[in-house]
Amino acid sequence: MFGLMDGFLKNDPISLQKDILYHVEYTVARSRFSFDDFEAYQALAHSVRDRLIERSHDTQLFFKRKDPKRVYFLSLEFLMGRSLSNSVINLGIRDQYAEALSQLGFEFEVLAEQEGDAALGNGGLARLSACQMDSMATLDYPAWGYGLRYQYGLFRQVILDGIQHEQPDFWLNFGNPWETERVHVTYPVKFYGTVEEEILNGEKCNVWNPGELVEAVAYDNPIPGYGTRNTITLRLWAGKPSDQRDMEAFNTGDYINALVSRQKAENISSVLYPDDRSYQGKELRLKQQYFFVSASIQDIIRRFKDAHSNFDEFPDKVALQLNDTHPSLAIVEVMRVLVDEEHLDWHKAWDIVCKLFSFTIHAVIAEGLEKIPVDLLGSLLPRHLQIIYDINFNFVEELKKRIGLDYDRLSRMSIVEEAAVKTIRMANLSVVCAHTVNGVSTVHSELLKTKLFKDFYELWPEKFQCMTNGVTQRRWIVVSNPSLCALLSKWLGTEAWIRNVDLLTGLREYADDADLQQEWMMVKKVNKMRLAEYIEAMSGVKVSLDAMFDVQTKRIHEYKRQLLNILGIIHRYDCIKNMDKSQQSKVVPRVCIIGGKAAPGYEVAKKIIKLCHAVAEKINNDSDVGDLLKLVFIPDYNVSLAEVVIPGADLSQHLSTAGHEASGTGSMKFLMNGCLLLATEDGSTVEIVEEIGAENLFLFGAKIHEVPELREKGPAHDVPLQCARVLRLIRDGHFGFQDYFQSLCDSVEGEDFYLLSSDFGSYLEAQAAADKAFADPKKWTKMSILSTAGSGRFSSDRTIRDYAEKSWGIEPCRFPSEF
Ligand code: 26W
Repeated sequence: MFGLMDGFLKNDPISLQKDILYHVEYTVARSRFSFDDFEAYQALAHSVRDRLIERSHDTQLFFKRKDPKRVYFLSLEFLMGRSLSNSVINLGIRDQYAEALSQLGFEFEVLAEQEGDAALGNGGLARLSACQMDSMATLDYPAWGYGLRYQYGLFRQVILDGIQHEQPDFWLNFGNPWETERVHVTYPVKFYGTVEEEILNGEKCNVWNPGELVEAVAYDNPIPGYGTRNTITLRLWAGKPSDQRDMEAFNTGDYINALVSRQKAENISSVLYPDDRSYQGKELRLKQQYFFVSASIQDIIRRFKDAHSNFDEFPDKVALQLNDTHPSLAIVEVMRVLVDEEHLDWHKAWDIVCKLFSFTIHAVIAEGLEKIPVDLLGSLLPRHLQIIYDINFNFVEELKKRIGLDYDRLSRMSIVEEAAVKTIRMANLSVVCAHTVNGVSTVHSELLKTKLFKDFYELWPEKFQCMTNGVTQRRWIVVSNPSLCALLSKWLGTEAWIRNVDLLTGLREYADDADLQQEWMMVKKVNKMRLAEYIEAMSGVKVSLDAMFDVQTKRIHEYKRQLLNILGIIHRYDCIKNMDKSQQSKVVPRVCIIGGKAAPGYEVAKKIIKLCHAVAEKINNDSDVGDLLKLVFIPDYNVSLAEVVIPGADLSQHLSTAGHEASGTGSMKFLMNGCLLLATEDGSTVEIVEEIGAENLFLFGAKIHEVPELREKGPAHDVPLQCARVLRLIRDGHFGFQDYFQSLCDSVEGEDFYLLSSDFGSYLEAQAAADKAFADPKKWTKMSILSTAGSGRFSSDRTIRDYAEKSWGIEPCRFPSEF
């Protein structure tokens, strides 16, 4: 009999070829005798997807039988990037595919380049979600991801004359081979309307009569684990017109308007909000949040009810993870379902709800916290506003018993903010309800306890935890840096580090080994070549491989201080210009690379991008400088570009004003790739120092506790001469656009909120130390090896294990080979 256990699909090269050609002919509908690279990629992706689907069916069936406690990871943002290479590597069949393709006359790498990025997120938080999904699958946790299927992901950044322009990201235009639309997994989502009190079976209850109904339809994206058959699901919701409502309109004869309203429903999930700084209280954003939350909660409750009838068991079977406050309406929604629809007593329902949620916050400052205007919430979700008021009433009553009538404190802790515009503080709601409140680095978790949520920490110290972020070594080494991957496996004598990254510490004993050092340098060179080729193709700038590749890539923010980097580059340029030839011969050549997107409405960030281009224009065309200094801005930085940039970097810069970066995860990817860090003591850098030792990176700048005092000194403090000189060059128009850049200079010489001027001297010292170390290849290579060797703690595998054990209370559930 056919062995069901084995599945249908074979993974030898001939079977893979057949599958690819099958998909060319029947899925892509091209002749198997004639198809181009893109069509080959599509067919290849479909053949991989078949394998993923088989595994995800097996995984789901197994979870269903075992019925373990599951975690549902709720996030409005996922920056998945490309899926092809990651999938075949996690499935363990990359080489087989490469062979199959080469016999067909195609190169795997070339086809992989055909794939566009799935960019359903802004920055750190979103990429973190993607890394964590990979770890949840690999560590066999019974987990689901839930998110929104935006029709347009993060905007494409196009630079014209140094100015950022935003263009829509039509990522679905050529189809998405990875997703499966589940036409039967749909849920109605209600908006607007009124709440009526009704008597049901002799009991008072609240009935919400919505004014608008939209259907949410599920799109499933498989997430394969590495070295396991487990393949979990990222379920993304899209808006679809609700049939019910349309029928009414059609029946009244309003055919055109009925069709127009269909269109409106799709708008809900159409676009990702690209501002990662502020919450503007926009109705569409709130609609997106609730749409996503409502569909996910209905789905989760449906799955629970398939196997259970008593909600007392709900917290034993379900853990809900809130990725920042964006999905926090889930708290209110579960309350609403339990009380209004399942008719549980309020206190019993609240008791259950409080056991479900774990909340992670990614912001550092109070201004970054989400507040929703009461008017907006009350009109869109009238019943939810009532529930929030009730939750708050109970909370404040309880609080009064605990702390007395300290009105200042009561009003600070209240979920409802009584200000000129009355708002709901989503962070307070989440802290009140969640059983754990997580920071994303040690430093950040301390800040939460002592600043942001001080009042709450004093009330509930046991809730507060630290879950230091991590990144997945599968994508950030195995996929993006195959040469390093091979080297690591060779020197560690095993590939086991891909699942157990702590094994990387085994490198330490060879850090001085001449052979390892030689091979290590070769690997870096290969990656620098790849990056140099990209830079030349993109900008026409030829860069020397002997130069130090110095990279700062991340979203453009004042607090991340790309401006400090540019000022430092101008200083370097100025120094080189003033040297004689013999002095110049001692300069360590540099290629400075900056990349990142500015939020569309963030004028200062856009000005910084323009300054970068203006300075690059001047330096790159100055024959006095030649290869000693180059500056390139890489447009449209995204996940797949990061895969080229990070392995090719010698040095990476993480310059946030101390106390402003919650964690930072870019640094962890650079660290894994043997790139040295030049950084402030902020966010996760503090932990990186603990792992690799301060002697293996270049630290500078004010420390967190020094920042308030430096700010106190205010605008009157002295601007160091070197900094003043650089600013003068800009002000005097050495880089053109004199008027346009004045305000940037003013910000440094005026209030200097981000302390560029006061950190400038120490920044230059750290840069000089980096130059000195680079001039000694043995020393540099050793530091580089020790960076990778110490990067294990920053794997998202460790993060996810922490969450599973300390927050979610879930255990691995691994599909056995003899199931
Ligand atoms: C649309 C509004 C909005 C506002 C804030 C969208 C997204 C955000 C995020 C919270 C911004 C973000 O990505 N924060 C970063 O999260 C990373 C993962 O924990 C941290 O490493 C970064 O330090 C933090 O800035």
